[in-house]
Amino acid sequence: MDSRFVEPILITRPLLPSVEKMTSRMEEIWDSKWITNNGVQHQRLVIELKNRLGAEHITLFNNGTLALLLGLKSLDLTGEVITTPFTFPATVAAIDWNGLTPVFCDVEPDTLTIDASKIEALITEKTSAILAVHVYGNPCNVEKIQEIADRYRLKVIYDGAHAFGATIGDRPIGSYGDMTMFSFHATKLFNTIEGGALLVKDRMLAKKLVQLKNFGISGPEEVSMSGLNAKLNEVQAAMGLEVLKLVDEEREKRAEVKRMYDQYLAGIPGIRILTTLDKKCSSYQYYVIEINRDQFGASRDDVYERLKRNNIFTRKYFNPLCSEFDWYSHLDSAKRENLPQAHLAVTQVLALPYYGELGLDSVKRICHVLKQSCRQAPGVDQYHLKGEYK
Ligand code: T4K
Repeated sequence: MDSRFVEPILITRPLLPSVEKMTSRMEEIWDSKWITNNGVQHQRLVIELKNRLGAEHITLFNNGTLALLLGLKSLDLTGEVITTPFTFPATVAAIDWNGLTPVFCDVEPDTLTIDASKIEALITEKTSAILAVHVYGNPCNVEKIQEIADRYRLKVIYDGAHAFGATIGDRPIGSYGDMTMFSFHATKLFNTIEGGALLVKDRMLAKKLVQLKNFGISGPEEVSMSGLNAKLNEVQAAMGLEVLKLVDEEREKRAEVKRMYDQYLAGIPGIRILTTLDKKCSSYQYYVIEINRDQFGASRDDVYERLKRNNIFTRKYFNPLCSEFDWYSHLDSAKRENLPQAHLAVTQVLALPYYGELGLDSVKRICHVLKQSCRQAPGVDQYHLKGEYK
């Protein structure tokens, strides 16, 4: 089987409505002469997303990073925030841009989300919140986190950048904690080109968020807090309205792609599928595997390089760990010995190409190349030679 792709295969492709649909929306916006600041498209998207996500209150932002940053600001936090090093830089930046100190907690090996059993030991009199991440859309241990937060009177914020549409059992993932952020970046299953949202239960908090994303303005001649400009404009909202119509079908397609990956990768020693949730609960945002070098016979980096040579571009989300950034390395909690699981995970994870249009034949070829990696390693048991690619 010739497995090299002629055209590059990327980790994802954005979900795009037809140009005609967007043109029609653009005409509507042009006619209205209202292009940002809570226009009609924006208001419609708020209603649609509220229903879709089971949210009590939702505030839209021009990206997920500013949503998180202003979300933390709205809670008047002080001192230290316990978080995970295994995340995108935006999570921890939202903490330090608020003048708060991140305290890194190790992750649990199964889901790579914050290890709730290690949180309590990190709480000091300065701790005001826990900022946890639903990594790859896999839920954190929300019950345990809430129990700790209640005991120590801490706020709980979830970075659900990857978790759009996910549930925990029957309950929407965004209904846990004091607030949850979703990212609507182009690379996310649901996108508004750039965009994000915060879900909260408290009406007054929602009102405050609206002010914070609009310079802190609270009335015609009144500015009641130090805010920023983080509004979602009408073109972004229009994109969201159209993309939302495509999300269910995209989830179905991704479910099928996932099924094929699961099938081709099943039972290979040293390969663990990290995004294993069932159809109802999953966000279908990423398809991520972990490669144990000793058991598989080739390292994650070997696999990454081999895939790349075959024109398949994967990602090592989230390498490097945030705790490794120079500006956090002075922190005690950032020390390597405090974060053993995160340090192990970051050498093993690989996010494979994953989007509805990927095509089942492509999945088969990607898995073929992946399996070839270990054939090259000297002295490796040739178990991968068995089966259809022999
Ligand atoms: N918290 C967490 C846990 C996050 O993962 C993120 C963002 C945030 C917070 C912050 O949310 P936002 O402020 O972004 O709303 C991407 C995304 O830019 C970022 O949103 C995302 N997480 C992160 C995990 O992935 P990169 O640097 O990997 O993106 P980039 O430009 O390399 O794109 C990845 C692939 O997607 C490309 O190979 C090709 C494809 N692509 C990308 C774009 C932008 C397209 O085909 N078309 C496109 O328009 O960060």
